[in-house]
Amino acid sequence: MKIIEDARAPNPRRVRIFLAEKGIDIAYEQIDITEFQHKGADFTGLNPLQRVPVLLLDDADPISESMAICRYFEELQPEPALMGTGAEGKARTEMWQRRMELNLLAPVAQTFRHLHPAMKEMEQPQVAQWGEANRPRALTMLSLLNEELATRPFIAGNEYTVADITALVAVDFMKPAKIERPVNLTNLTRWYDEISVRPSASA
Ligand SMILES: N[C@@H](CCC(=O)N[C@@H](CS)C(=O)NCC(=O)O)C(=O)O
Repeated sequence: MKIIEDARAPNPRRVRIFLAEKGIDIAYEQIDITEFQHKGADFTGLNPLQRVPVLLLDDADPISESMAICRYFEELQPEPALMGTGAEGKARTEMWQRRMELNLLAPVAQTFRHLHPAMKEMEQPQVAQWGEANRPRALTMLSLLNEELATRPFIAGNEYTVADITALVAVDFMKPAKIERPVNLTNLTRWYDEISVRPSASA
Protein backbone atom coordinates (compact mmCIF):
# COMPACT_ATOMS: atom_id res chain seq x y z
CA MET A 1 0.00 0.00 0.00
CA LYS A 2 1.31 3.49 -0.78
CA ILE A 3 0.19 7.01 -1.50
CA ILE A 4 1.26 8.82 -4.63
CA GLU A 5 1.43 12.55 -4.05
CA ASP A 6 3.29 15.79 -4.59
CA ALA A 7 4.18 16.82 -1.05
CA ARG A 8 4.11 20.54 -1.92
CA ALA A 9 0.41 20.49 -2.81
CA PRO A 10 -2.39 21.20 -0.32
CA ASN A 11 -4.67 18.18 -0.85
CA PRO A 12 -1.96 15.58 -0.20
CA ARG A 13 -1.09 17.55 2.95
CA ARG A 14 -4.62 17.00 4.27
CA VAL A 15 -4.13 13.25 4.05
CA ARG A 16 -0.64 13.37 5.60
CA ILE A 17 -1.90 15.38 8.58
CA PHE A 18 -4.85 12.98 8.99
CA LEU A 19 -2.55 9.93 9.01
CA ALA A 20 -0.10 11.61 11.39
CA GLU A 21 -2.96 12.30 13.82
CA LYS A 22 -3.87 8.61 13.65
CA GLY A 23 -0.24 7.52 14.00
CA ILE A 24 -0.46 5.53 10.76
CA ASP A 25 2.80 5.01 8.86
CA ILE A 26 2.51 4.53 5.12
CA ALA A 27 4.88 4.68 2.14
CA TYR A 28 4.72 7.78 -0.07
CA GLU A 29 5.85 8.09 -3.67
CA GLN A 30 6.45 11.59 -4.97
CA ILE A 31 5.55 12.83 -8.41
CA ASP A 32 6.15 16.36 -9.67
CA ILE A 33 2.89 17.93 -10.79
CA THR A 34 4.73 21.04 -12.00
CA GLU A 35 6.46 18.72 -14.49
CA PHE A 36 3.01 17.31 -15.41
CA GLN A 37 3.91 13.78 -14.33
CA HIS A 38 0.27 13.37 -13.29
CA LYS A 39 -0.78 13.90 -16.90
CA GLY A 40 1.14 10.86 -18.14
CA ALA A 41 -0.52 7.59 -19.09
CA ASP A 42 0.69 5.72 -15.97
CA PHE A 43 -0.81 8.15 -13.49
CA THR A 44 -3.93 8.75 -15.58
CA GLY A 45 -4.52 5.01 -15.38
CA LEU A 46 -4.64 5.36 -11.59
CA ASN A 47 -6.80 8.49 -11.50
CA PRO A 48 -8.45 9.58 -14.75
CA LEU A 49 -9.05 13.02 -13.17
CA GLN A 50 -5.23 13.47 -12.99
CA ARG A 51 -5.11 14.72 -9.41
CA VAL A 52 -3.04 13.83 -6.35
CA PRO A 53 -3.19 12.18 -3.87
CA VAL A 54 -3.99 8.61 -4.90
CA LEU A 55 -3.97 5.66 -2.51
CA LEU A 56 -2.71 2.44 -4.07
CA LEU A 57 -4.11 -0.65 -2.38
CA ASP A 58 -2.35 -4.02 -2.52
CA ASP A 59 -5.27 -5.95 -3.97
CA ALA A 60 -7.92 -3.49 -5.20
CA ASP A 61 -8.38 -0.51 -7.45
CA PRO A 62 -6.79 2.80 -6.40
CA ILE A 63 -8.70 5.34 -4.32
CA SER A 64 -8.43 9.04 -5.03
CA GLU A 65 -10.12 12.07 -3.44
CA SER A 66 -8.49 13.12 -0.18
CA MET A 67 -11.62 12.65 1.92
CA ALA A 68 -12.24 9.17 0.48
CA ILE A 69 -8.68 8.20 1.43
CA CYS A 70 -9.22 9.60 4.93
CA ARG A 71 -12.51 7.71 5.22
CA TYR A 72 -10.73 4.46 4.33
CA PHE A 73 -8.28 4.89 7.20
CA GLU A 74 -10.97 6.11 9.62
CA GLU A 75 -12.80 2.81 9.02
CA LEU A 76 -9.62 0.75 9.36
CA GLN A 77 -8.53 2.53 12.53
CA PRO A 78 -11.39 4.43 14.18
CA GLU A 79 -9.28 5.91 17.01
CA PRO A 80 -8.69 8.76 17.41
CA ALA A 81 -11.97 9.60 15.66
CA LEU A 82 -11.29 12.41 13.19
CA MET A 83 -14.59 12.21 11.30
CA GLY A 84 -16.91 12.52 14.27
CA THR A 85 -18.62 10.00 16.54
CA GLY A 86 -22.30 9.08 16.70
CA ALA A 87 -24.94 10.12 14.18
CA GLU A 88 -24.93 13.80 15.14
CA GLY A 89 -21.17 14.09 15.55
CA LYS A 90 -20.47 12.46 12.18
CA ALA A 91 -23.02 14.65 10.41
CA ARG A 92 -21.72 17.82 12.10
CA THR A 93 -18.12 16.97 11.21
CA GLU A 94 -19.08 16.31 7.61
CA MET A 95 -21.04 19.55 7.48
CA TRP A 96 -18.02 21.57 8.61
CA GLN A 97 -15.55 19.59 6.55
CA ARG A 98 -17.56 20.28 3.42
CA ARG A 99 -17.91 23.93 4.31
CA MET A 100 -14.16 24.21 4.80
CA GLU A 101 -13.48 22.40 1.53
CA LEU A 102 -16.04 24.18 -0.64
CA ASN A 103 -16.09 27.63 0.94
CA LEU A 104 -12.50 28.06 2.10
CA LEU A 105 -9.99 25.69 0.50
CA ALA A 106 -11.63 25.93 -2.94
CA PRO A 107 -11.65 29.76 -3.13
CA VAL A 108 -8.07 29.92 -1.81
CA ALA A 109 -7.01 27.35 -4.42
CA GLN A 110 -8.86 29.21 -7.18
CA THR A 111 -7.17 32.48 -6.18
CA PHE A 112 -3.79 30.76 -6.38
CA ARG A 113 -4.48 28.86 -9.57
CA HIS A 114 -5.87 31.82 -11.50
CA LEU A 115 -3.43 34.50 -10.34
CA HIS A 116 -0.08 32.86 -9.64
CA PRO A 117 2.35 32.95 -12.59
CA ALA A 118 3.60 29.44 -11.68
CA MET A 119 0.11 28.08 -12.48
CA LYS A 120 -0.10 29.61 -15.93
CA GLU A 121 0.40 26.30 -17.74
CA MET A 122 -1.51 24.07 -15.33
CA GLU A 123 -4.62 26.22 -15.15
CA GLN A 124 -5.92 26.57 -18.68
CA PRO A 125 -7.37 29.07 -19.22
CA GLN A 126 -5.97 31.14 -16.36
CA VAL A 127 -8.58 33.84 -15.72
CA ALA A 128 -7.22 36.56 -13.44
CA GLN A 129 -10.68 38.01 -12.86
CA TRP A 130 -11.89 34.67 -11.49
CA GLY A 131 -8.87 34.55 -9.18
CA GLU A 132 -9.71 38.03 -7.87
CA ALA A 133 -13.37 37.07 -7.44
CA ASN A 134 -12.43 34.19 -5.14
CA ARG A 135 -10.27 36.19 -2.70
CA PRO A 136 -13.24 37.88 -0.93
CA ARG A 137 -15.07 34.53 -0.77
CA ALA A 138 -12.25 33.04 1.27
CA LEU A 139 -12.19 36.11 3.54
CA THR A 140 -15.97 35.95 4.08
CA MET A 141 -15.68 32.32 5.20
CA LEU A 142 -12.84 33.23 7.57
CA SER A 143 -14.99 35.92 9.23
CA LEU A 144 -17.83 33.45 9.68
CA LEU A 145 -15.40 30.90 11.09
CA ASN A 146 -14.10 33.52 13.51
CA GLU A 147 -17.61 33.96 14.92
CA GLU A 148 -18.14 30.21 15.20
CA LEU A 149 -14.85 29.69 17.00
CA ALA A 150 -15.99 32.05 19.77
CA THR A 151 -18.22 29.24 21.02
CA ARG A 152 -16.01 26.14 20.86
CA PRO A 153 -12.36 25.06 20.67
CA PHE A 154 -12.47 23.34 17.28
CA ILE A 155 -14.43 23.86 14.09
CA ALA A 156 -16.88 20.98 14.45
CA GLY A 157 -17.12 21.01 18.25
CA ASN A 158 -15.02 20.06 21.25
CA GLU A 159 -12.75 17.66 19.39
CA TYR A 160 -10.12 18.14 16.70
CA THR A 161 -11.46 16.72 13.40
CA VAL A 162 -10.84 16.56 9.69
CA ALA A 163 -12.68 19.91 9.39
CA ASP A 164 -9.78 21.50 11.31
CA ILE A 165 -7.32 19.75 9.00
CA THR A 166 -8.95 21.08 5.83
CA ALA A 167 -9.18 24.58 7.31
CA LEU A 168 -5.55 24.56 8.50
CA VAL A 169 -4.35 23.52 5.06
CA ALA A 170 -6.52 26.21 3.46
CA VAL A 171 -5.27 28.95 5.81
CA ASP A 172 -1.63 27.96 5.22
CA PHE A 173 -2.26 27.91 1.48
CA MET A 174 -3.40 31.54 1.70
CA LYS A 175 0.30 32.47 1.85
CA PRO A 176 1.22 31.35 -1.70
CA ALA A 177 -2.23 32.56 -2.81
CA LYS A 178 -1.26 35.99 -1.42
CA ILE A 179 -4.37 36.35 0.75
CA GLU A 180 -3.56 38.03 4.05
CA ARG A 181 -5.13 36.56 7.19
CA PRO A 182 -6.91 39.45 8.97
CA VAL A 183 -5.28 39.98 12.38
CA ASN A 184 -8.53 41.24 13.95
CA LEU A 185 -10.07 37.74 13.74
CA THR A 186 -8.96 36.86 17.26
CA ASN A 187 -10.87 33.57 17.67
CA LEU A 188 -9.51 32.36 14.35
CA THR A 189 -5.99 33.34 15.43
CA ARG A 190 -6.38 31.48 18.75
CA TRP A 191 -7.54 28.35 16.87
CA TYR A 192 -4.82 28.66 14.23
CA ASP A 193 -2.03 29.11 16.78
CA GLU A 194 -3.22 26.07 18.73
CA ILE A 195 -3.56 23.64 15.86
CA SER A 196 -0.43 24.79 14.04
CA VAL A 197 1.76 23.54 16.87
CA ARG A 198 0.32 20.00 16.82
CA PRO A 199 3.11 17.69 15.58
CA SER A 200 0.85 16.54 12.71
CA ALA A 201 0.89 20.06 11.22
CA SER A 202 4.43 19.48 9.99
CA ALA A 203 3.63 16.07 8.46
N1 LIG B 1 -10.87 16.71 -4.90
C1 LIG B 1 -9.51 16.27 -4.93
C2 LIG B 1 -8.64 17.41 -5.41
C3 LIG B 1 -7.21 16.98 -5.66
C4 LIG B 1 -6.41 18.09 -6.31
O1 LIG B 1 -6.94 19.07 -6.86
N2 LIG B 1 -5.09 17.94 -6.24
C5 LIG B 1 -4.22 18.93 -6.86
C6 LIG B 1 -3.02 19.17 -5.94
S1 LIG B 1 -3.55 19.91 -4.42
C7 LIG B 1 -3.71 18.40 -8.19
O2 LIG B 1 -3.49 17.22 -8.33
N3 LIG B 1 -3.55 19.30 -9.17
C8 LIG B 1 -3.08 18.95 -10.45
C9 LIG B 1 -3.77 19.71 -11.55
O3 LIG B 1 -4.57 20.59 -11.26
O4 LIG B 1 -3.49 19.41 -12.72
C10 LIG B 1 -9.06 15.77 -3.54
O5 LIG B 1 -9.73 16.14 -2.56
O6 LIG B 1 -8.10 15.01 -3.42
